[in-house]
Amino acid sequence: MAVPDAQIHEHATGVALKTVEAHSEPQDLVFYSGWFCPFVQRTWITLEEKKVPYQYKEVNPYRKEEHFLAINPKGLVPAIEYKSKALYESLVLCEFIEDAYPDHAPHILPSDPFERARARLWVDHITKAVIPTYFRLIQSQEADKQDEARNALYKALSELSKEAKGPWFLGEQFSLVDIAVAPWALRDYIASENRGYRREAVGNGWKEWAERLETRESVVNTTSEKEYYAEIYGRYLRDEAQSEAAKAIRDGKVIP
Ligand code: GSH
Repeated sequence: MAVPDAQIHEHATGVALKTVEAHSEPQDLVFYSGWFCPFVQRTWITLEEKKVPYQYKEVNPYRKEEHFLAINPKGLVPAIEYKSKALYESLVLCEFIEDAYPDHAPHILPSDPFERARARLWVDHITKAVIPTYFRLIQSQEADKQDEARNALYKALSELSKEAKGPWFLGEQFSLVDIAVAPWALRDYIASENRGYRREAVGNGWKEWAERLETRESVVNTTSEKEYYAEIYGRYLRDEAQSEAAKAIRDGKVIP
């Protein structure tokens, strides 16, 4: 059976397309991306922040093509090949880029071991509390389930924002915590326009932080034109999306 999600627009648009075009030459690091994907965007932001040389390759992960399954057996973007060796998982890739290019500033994790671990704790909070509730909110069809998910998202974002020092999570250092949440700050307008979510209702400075995140250069440079996201998120809003994440949310399971 044809997977509807496999029909998405073939490539990035707008500012993101310019970034793609600037990264067409072969490099040690090949970045397998899906222009629309929030998980991809974390890795892409990291590459752009640190000005790491990379070659961009667009993949439609819903097609599960053989060549891509050989790189990531899970069939999910993002993935990379580094000197012909494959790796995947957005946060693993962000940390790999940090470790493999130690001379490239800015550093996305603090040097102090305690602060480093604490940053990872809040990244984990984003993975376990923010992202699943975001998807639950946009996929829920009944008003009571939407109310529950919206409140859970407010709580998760509020707890995170309470710990943010400003202007970024760790203070002056733009870090993995900012990178981990930025793609969802950028996409929360979908919940505002369709699910009664309001940034102001989160409190603890989330609105201001989210505004800083969505206007950061690396975030802007990895963002396509808004209209092209509408078709993809329309399927989530109707709870018709067939992505692994959408299916997991529907079945009450952990997002892969
Ligand atoms: N945990 C993974 C990560 O952080 O890299 C999630 C990646 C992910 O779900 N990517 C989506 C994908 O490749 C695109 S946004 N989906 C293909 C599918 O669901 O079949």
